[in-house]
Amino acid sequence: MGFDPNDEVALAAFRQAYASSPTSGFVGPWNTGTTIGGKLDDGGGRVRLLRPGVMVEDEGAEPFRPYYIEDAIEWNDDDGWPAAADGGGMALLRVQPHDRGNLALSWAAGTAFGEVDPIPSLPGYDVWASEIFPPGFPDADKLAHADPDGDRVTNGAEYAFASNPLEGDAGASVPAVSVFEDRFQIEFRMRASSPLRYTISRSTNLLDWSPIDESKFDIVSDTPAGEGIAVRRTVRFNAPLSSALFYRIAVTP
Ligand SMILES: [Ca+2]
Ligand SMILES: [Ca+2]
Repeated sequence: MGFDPNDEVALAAFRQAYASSPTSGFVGPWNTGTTIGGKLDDGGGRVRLLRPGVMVEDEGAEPFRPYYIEDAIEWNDDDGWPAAADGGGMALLRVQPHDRGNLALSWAAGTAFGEVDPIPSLPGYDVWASEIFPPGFPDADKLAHADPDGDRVTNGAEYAFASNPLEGDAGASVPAVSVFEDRFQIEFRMRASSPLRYTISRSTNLLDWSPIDESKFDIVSDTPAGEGIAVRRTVRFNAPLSSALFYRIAVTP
């Protein structure tokens, strides 16, 4: 919080402004490294959540309590961070509570303590969701950012990579990497007969990503998988292996 939660007047005013907030578990005031408390910056900043450890009392030394980093975020108003939270009144919310760190994609704009702003779903998602989830399935669990089977693959990704949103089968949607002679290969699942586009990007630092032009790799094979709903594609890069790189696959309409 931006103030000391032991300040009862400030806490009461906060609870009145944000009626849907939790009633306990407040920590504050936050310390951004340069300022203590107050408003966080729409343009970017950094906050770490520290967990207190057990008091250390060594003889002859001043007792102290160690603190461990539980989570840290360094946010921005660019580079894929949700634009609606850049001074537009929205808050930054985790898409999944178990996500960690500053990956922009793991944050969404939404109302404070409320629902995340619905993420635009991919073409065909709504039809897929209406067919795959059984009658009476909670609406909130059908959303593209939900993960009702708890396998850390959102429904949107289960759709795009043709895995099962009702079964912990994360392995099916994880791309596999291999080396053929001195060429690097990536094998990944795609949804069969769909208009989705699968783009491979590369990065040296997991922060800056650039799409790889299709002329830079060959599609070696497209093999039917998942009883016809998926295609397993293998691509082989034209350049020989060099230094360490990170790759990711983005799915867009
Ligand atoms: Ca899932
Ligand atoms: Ca799944």
